Amino acid sequence: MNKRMNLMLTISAIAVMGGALFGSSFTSQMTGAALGTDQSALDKIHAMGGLELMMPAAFAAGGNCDSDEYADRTVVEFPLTGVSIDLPRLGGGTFSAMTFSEQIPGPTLRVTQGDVVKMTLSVPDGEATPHGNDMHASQVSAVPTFGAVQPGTEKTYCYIAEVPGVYKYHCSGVNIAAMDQHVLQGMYGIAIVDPIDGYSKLMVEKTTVNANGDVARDRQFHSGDALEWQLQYQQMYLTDAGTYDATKMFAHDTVYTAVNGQPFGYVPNEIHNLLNGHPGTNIFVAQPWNSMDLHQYQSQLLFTPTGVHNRIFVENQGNEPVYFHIVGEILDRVTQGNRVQSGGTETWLLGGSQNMIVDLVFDEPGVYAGVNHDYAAIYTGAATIWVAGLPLPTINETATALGVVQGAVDTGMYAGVLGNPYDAIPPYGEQSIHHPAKNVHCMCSDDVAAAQAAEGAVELWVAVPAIIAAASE
Ligand SMILES: [Cu+2]
Repeated sequence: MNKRMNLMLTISAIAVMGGALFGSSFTSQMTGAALGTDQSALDKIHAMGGLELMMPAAFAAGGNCDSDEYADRTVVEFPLTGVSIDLPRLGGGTFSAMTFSEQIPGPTLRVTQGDVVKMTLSVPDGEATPHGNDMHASQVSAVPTFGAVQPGTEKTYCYIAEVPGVYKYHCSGVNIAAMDQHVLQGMYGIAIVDPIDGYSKLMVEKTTVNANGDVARDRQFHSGDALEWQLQYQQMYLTDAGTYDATKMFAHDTVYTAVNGQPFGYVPNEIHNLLNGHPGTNIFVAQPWNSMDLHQYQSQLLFTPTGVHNRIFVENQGNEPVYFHIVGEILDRVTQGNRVQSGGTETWLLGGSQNMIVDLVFDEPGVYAGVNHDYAAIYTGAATIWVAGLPLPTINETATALGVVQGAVDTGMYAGVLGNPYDAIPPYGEQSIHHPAKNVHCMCSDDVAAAQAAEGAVELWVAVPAIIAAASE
């Protein structure tokens, strides 16, 4: 099978999945079923200002930043703001988002094992509700450390990041009241704690035919340096008006599955349709975010070269299991807490608030779909498309005609021209292979998108029309 056919098969397979998206399975999700949940008890807790756990004063020093233990360690400050904003939802309109620093997920913290994290949560005056921050990378008394921060105030706590890995952080609600709403409307993020002596080299299983004509094992090794990604999974439970629907949450009745805050946020868009010679026609059937007018919310693809070590930080921020699989690939290694959990596995399961680091090498040029291999999740948004190498002849020809192909050829991936989406890339660490460029992409406010651009990320909705206009003169 040639590579072009391979691509077409992949796209048609996804087209079949997409066909169901706006069909019966989707509409049945929208209606929801009433549940006998005792909402009044939750309302009472909320009215009380949350559950107040009474603890002896001896425990009240949790997260103290004046500890002698912190001398001679690197202190990393991590300021966050807890703020409610409206953000766009799949299919049009907005939803009532709750955010850390106007983005879903919140900013990623990256430290080295042994560093001190100094976390400050500010809640602006006028914010409708208090917020808190529970960081799973810490080992401190939850009370009072993760307690509610009132509007117009801020709170700081410190801890040593002792254990390497990926960790959820999330709003703790109003002393745990309404925590579900705050988290599932967007108040979550990750902390990456790099191992103090670095990431291990990666072994990939291969075979070869040796000089005697025998098939033999040919294990291939890649250094610990890697091209890195971050993917965070979450369910959205929304009313038609875009507010939080607790009944749907208790029923596990998912409306959308978001990856980094956005259902179907990493699929082709209008730009790829254009470059692929299909202006005005979708090359991927489910393209709900494909207009350049959507700016930072237009969907973007993930581009990687073949034969390169990729390291993916994955966190299940949601309410359902994540059966992480990449269609067309095998996960070469799965690590948690710097201990290898599996190697050469097709799929790895993450429960709620569970994480992993997936290491893999994309073997041949083509199109690959990272999914939560739960069909309800795939059809509600958990499909993330990687394009490995330069497998799309039409795009190659168009890019050549526009005079922009050299950047792609040099990097072995289309990110050499289009960049990779800013929000899919964690902050760089010592063993990060830097992406050739980033594009502005996030489920975030215009201010956050502008900050990405100020850091050098490309606004494709500006750059691509300019390139096309210049080429046509
Ligand atoms: Cu909150």
